[in-house]
Amino acid sequence: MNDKYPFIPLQFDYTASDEQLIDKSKAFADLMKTRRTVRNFSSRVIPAEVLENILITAGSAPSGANMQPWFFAAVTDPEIKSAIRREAEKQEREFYNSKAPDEWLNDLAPLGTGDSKPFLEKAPCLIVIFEKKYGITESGEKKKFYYTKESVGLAAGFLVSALHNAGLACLTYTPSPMGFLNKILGRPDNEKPWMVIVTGFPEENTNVPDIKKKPLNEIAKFY
Ligand code: IYR
Repeated sequence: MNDKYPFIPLQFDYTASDEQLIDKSKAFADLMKTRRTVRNFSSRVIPAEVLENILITAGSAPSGANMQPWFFAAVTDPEIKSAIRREAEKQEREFYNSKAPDEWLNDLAPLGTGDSKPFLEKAPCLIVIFEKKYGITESGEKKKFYYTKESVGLAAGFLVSALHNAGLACLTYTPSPMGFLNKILGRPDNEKPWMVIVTGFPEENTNVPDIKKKPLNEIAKFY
């Protein structure tokens, strides 16, 4: 803090008791535990205001030097979704028929994935997340950004949590390579496609793979 960059008061509830903290953390853990990746979507439309709130949440994530090195393309236009499906399935056919090693295919077997991606047209919204590798100033010069991968990962975590909290389902989808997304969406060279979040409502009676999360003692240790 200095005269040029004055600080402002933090909004923070200093009065919350340990019990309140425990209750809130448990309630959030219980909510997040019910999130499952979904690949079958209904065509029910998401209200625009919900999408806006979710994107505002994603944009509130922390980032290196607060450069906010992300861009979210929220695609609801059926023609653009079809173009994305067409190009993504080209990559997926290559992946499943030749590029993917057997170990990878074996690891994917429990998820029941394949090269057909109908959800890219059926789901009401595809949120394409771009990582801004660097900025561009008003005079057209390159502006250095920091920890862009880490920052975008955080924003994506906020986004997925916000979607689940709002009552939406999603799929974190990464066709590879993803350069076709710049072309279809007209995004500039400093933006690298990072992930596609396919979102909407699950089809009725959707089943999901019977997979489990690791218990706390396998993923963490108190020192
Ligand atoms: N992109 C492919 C393959 C795939 C890879 C991983 I790692 C997954 O967790 C799931 C799928 C596809 O989406 O089918």
